[in-house]
Amino acid sequence: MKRLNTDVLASLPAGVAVPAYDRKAVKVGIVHLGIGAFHRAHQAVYTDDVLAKGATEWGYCSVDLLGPDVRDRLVPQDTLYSVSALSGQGMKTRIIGSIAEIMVGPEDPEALLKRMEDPKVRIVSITVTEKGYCHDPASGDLNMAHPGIAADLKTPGRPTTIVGYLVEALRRRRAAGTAPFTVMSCDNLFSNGIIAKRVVTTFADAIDADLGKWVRDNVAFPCTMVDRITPSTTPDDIAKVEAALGVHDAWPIVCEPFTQWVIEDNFPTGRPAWETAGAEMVKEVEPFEFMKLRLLNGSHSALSYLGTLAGYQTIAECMADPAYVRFMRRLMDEDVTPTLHMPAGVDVGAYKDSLVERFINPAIKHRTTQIAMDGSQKLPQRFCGTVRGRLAAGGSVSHLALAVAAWMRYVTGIDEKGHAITVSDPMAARLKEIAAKAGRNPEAQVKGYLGVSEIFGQDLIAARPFVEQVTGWLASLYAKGAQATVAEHYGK
Ligand code: CS2
Repeated sequence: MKRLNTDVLASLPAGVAVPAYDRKAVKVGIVHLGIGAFHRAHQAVYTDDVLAKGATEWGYCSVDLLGPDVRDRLVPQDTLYSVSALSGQGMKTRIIGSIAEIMVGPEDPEALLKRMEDPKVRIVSITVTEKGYCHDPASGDLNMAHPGIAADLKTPGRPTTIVGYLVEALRRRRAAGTAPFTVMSCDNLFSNGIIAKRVVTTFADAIDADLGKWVRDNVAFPCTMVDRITPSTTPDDIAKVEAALGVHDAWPIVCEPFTQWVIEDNFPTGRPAWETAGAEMVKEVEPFEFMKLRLLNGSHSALSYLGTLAGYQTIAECMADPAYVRFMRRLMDEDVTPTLHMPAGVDVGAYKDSLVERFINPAIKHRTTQIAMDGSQKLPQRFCGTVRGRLAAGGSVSHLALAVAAWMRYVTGIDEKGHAITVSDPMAARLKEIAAKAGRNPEAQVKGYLGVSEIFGQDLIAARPFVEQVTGWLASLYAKGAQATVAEHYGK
């Protein structure tokens, strides 16, 4: 089987769109930290459309900060890859060419820093998931005790974290008299630009207060809201795409058709015309971030914990259970919607309907265990802010209390049949220990978990009605299991 590469583009099946521009003319204008599936399904696709309109100065140097795997798969295919949108109507595939170069951070940090110093690079964007910011998830402050941060403070010229890379590259640009690049976070964090700015300036301050001030005064950190459901690629996906293309793509993307990108328009040194590719350039992203993080990601996380416990492997399997759909609807309508303040013209009702439709899409095999990962980093923006908002307004948060209880039940590390759950979370060991100490006593367990201030702040443990609701739900999860609990309360 032939490999996907430049030479085979002309002979791909009709209907498969290929880059409509001369890739050799493309220059790197953006360094993107985090070459995971989401970057390739989202920003790289919008930018591919912009390049096709002739803006050849905006190619990507996309960076893997973990290891060489993606680079080793994509370089033999001229850094081309396919994106296949899957729905009930079938599969629509296109080839993306906007990644002009791939670097592997740990292999050669100096080469990456040189690339980030290049005056032609005017934007550094980021998708490294929540934990990549090395912050305290509840407060958003940089965690100075983070091993990566401690290491980077010791040897700032040889960074390992995104924070270390950004600060060292900005320091060098300042020293060379080069204008700073704009830092654009594209991760699912509330006020992601503000969090990026906070961790970068705190680190810069710790190195040199003047540098910190310069960063604060001169570097733009626009906020963004990003959306496209993109499960990790499976061997099955690779085979399916190969059958459709007639050539082998070693690392294809398979995702939903829907895509959305809302960007705060704050790029002092220029940017691609992403609006020509469908992005929404706005003054204020926050309301959109709230809506997406609390409705989409909040529902995702809630379903992932209740789903994993019930043995549902994918979100679509959860949505095949009518009680789970009713739970999601009530969580969105009764707990989340009252906390949203959307600009005129945004139809939240239609947005919620579309989420239900997107989650039902049986062609998308989005694994509940994938979404359940890193809950300690996700809960603050997906659940806790909503809980606070509702409690302050004197409202109830019953459905979210069930979601929080399901997370607690999940991170104990033992499932409903007594089998071990592999909890993938930077705080997994501590979370397991809390469960071990509390035993199967819901009250003690809830107290132990809500006492983790990095996730729940200092206040939620003192919010009596919330604590009682979570405890009640956790008792039911132990006594009856997740499926029966959801069926009993949301069955009709
Ligand atoms: C998901 C997100 O894995 C997760 O936690 O909730 O990756 C989600 O699919 C995206 O944010 C959708 O845009």
